[in-house]
Amino acid sequence: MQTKSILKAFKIVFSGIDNAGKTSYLIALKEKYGFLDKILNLKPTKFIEYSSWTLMGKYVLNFWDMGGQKEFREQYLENQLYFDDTDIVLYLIDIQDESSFEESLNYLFDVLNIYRKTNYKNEIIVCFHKYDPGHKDTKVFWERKKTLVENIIDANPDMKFQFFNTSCYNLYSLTNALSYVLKKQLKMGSLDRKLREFTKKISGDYAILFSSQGLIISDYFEIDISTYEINSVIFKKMNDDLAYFQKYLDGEMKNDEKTEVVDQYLTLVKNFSVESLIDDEKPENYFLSLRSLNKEENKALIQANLPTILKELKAIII
Ligand SMILES: Nc1nc2c(ncn2[C@@H]2O[C@H](COP(=O)(O)OP(=O)(O)O)[C@@H](O)[C@H]2O)c(=O)[nH]1
Ligand SMILES: [Mg+2]
Repeated sequence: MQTKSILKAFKIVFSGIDNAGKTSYLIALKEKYGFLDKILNLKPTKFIEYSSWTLMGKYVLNFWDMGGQKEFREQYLENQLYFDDTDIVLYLIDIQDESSFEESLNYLFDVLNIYRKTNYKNEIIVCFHKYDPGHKDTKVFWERKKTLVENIIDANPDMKFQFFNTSCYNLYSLTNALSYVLKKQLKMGSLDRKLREFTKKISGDYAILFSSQGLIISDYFEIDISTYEINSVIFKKMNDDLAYFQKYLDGEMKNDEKTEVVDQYLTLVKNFSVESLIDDEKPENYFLSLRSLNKEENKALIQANLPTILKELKAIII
């Protein structure tokens, strides 16, 4: 019998000073709905909290939520071991709390000094967190972010960064920032190509393949999502999708497919499962999300091409 074995374990570090939102980020990412009470009543994390996920039956994601109080920070900085073998680091800065910026940047630069000595190779993911959609200070946040980015890059010209605006009120922003490096590491080039082909075939705007946890394994965008208007409509849709995935997995939603017409668009979310090759392991769930203009001919194209793309995705994933 063929068995899958673990291909790789990823060490994913959530770093930043206390109150930046690290524990909340992880809770929102994992629960996807009904988590607000939980994050509003959080106590500061004591030292490091570990949790893990398996992904696609062959990867393990080990999350290190590194409590950010000063005493813990000092302990981490004294011992490089805490940072060794990190695959992905997300550094959270609370964009709402300007008074924390100096302390937050100082700690970031200390952490970067350690990563200079370890074998960290990927981009450093900096999240301007609590960048809440619809917040009255969004313009102010934008200015603050600009200054912070300049500071970070100027002080660390030898390092690669990727910057994201994240918020627990925008689930897609959380999954997107984390998936950014992960997706590169998984080297899913063949999935990317299939999604691209499929999106073109159905005259779609985008197609995204999510894991059961809502991580983005592969995506293709035909449209430019960098403008705010497009961006906010799509984010809203993704947030709904992510909550729907979790409700479907929790048995609260029965339909494995959801079609909606939003403005002039037709959207579809489809759940499918891939049999596990490991004995007694349950099949794994995936979700394909797509959008096209709401036209009869596009509807027909989706109907005609959906079975094939699902078959092709399954064949690659297995
Ligand atoms: N407005 C807003 N508040 C958040 C967000 N994420 C976390 N918080 C709040 O920030 C506080 C600190 O969060 P916590 O996760 O404990 O931070 P940590 O110390 O970095 O783990 C809590 O009161 C959370 O409710 C967010 O995206 N937006
Ligand atoms: Mg915490």
